[in-house]
Amino acid sequence: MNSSRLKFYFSPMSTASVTQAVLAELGVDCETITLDISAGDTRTPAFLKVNPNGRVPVIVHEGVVIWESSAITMYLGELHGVVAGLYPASGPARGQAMKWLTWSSATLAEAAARLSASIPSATAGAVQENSVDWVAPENLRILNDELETKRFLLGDNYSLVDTHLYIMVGWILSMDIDASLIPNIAPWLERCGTRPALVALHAG
Ligand SMILES: N[C@@H](CCC(=O)N[C@@H](CS)C(=O)NCC(=O)O)C(=O)O
Repeated sequence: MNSSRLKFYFSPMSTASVTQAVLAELGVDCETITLDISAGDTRTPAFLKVNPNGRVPVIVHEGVVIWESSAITMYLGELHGVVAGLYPASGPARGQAMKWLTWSSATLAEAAARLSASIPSATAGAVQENSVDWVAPENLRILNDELETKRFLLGDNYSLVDTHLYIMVGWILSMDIDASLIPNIAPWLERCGTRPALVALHAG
């Protein structure tokens, strides 16, 4: 067994899709361990030893366990993304990348989880009154404003920040958000969606 081969704990339709896309964009060879959340795979004593939070994504690289999707993207970005032109070298542009990645996982994902929880599960796409206000104006509009003058989140060039946010925002927009409030987001998603790694993921 190759102990330096990266191990990736994944579950379909979860935050781990963000890491899956980042790994695909970077072309990182990894061993993927797929967990079934509904079957309780993230709550087993064995998995809780890997991540005491009982959540995916998790990567294990050279014996070190890293959880939290934004930390994983930053780590992989630093390790493989700089040389590939997909993540900024240390300096102000790196700070910009870290800002968006952290915002995505802390502020945006938290608001989206509240919205998701407000959707009665038996009523596909239905959103309770005022729920959209928690996400679209306060959070997605911030992203929308940033994209007013930029092709991608860090400027003219696509980066892992776009990969990360693309998956997160795609999930949020599946929740019946009024897209007319955030007109710059759909064209950005389209630009991102032409990346071969994302095309392949959607096809698979
Ligand atoms: N802040 C974490 C959130 C991860 C997370 O919430 N993962 C969920 C799936 S979307 C999970 O693994 N849940 C397992 C469970 O609830 O047992 C991150 O960004 O990695």
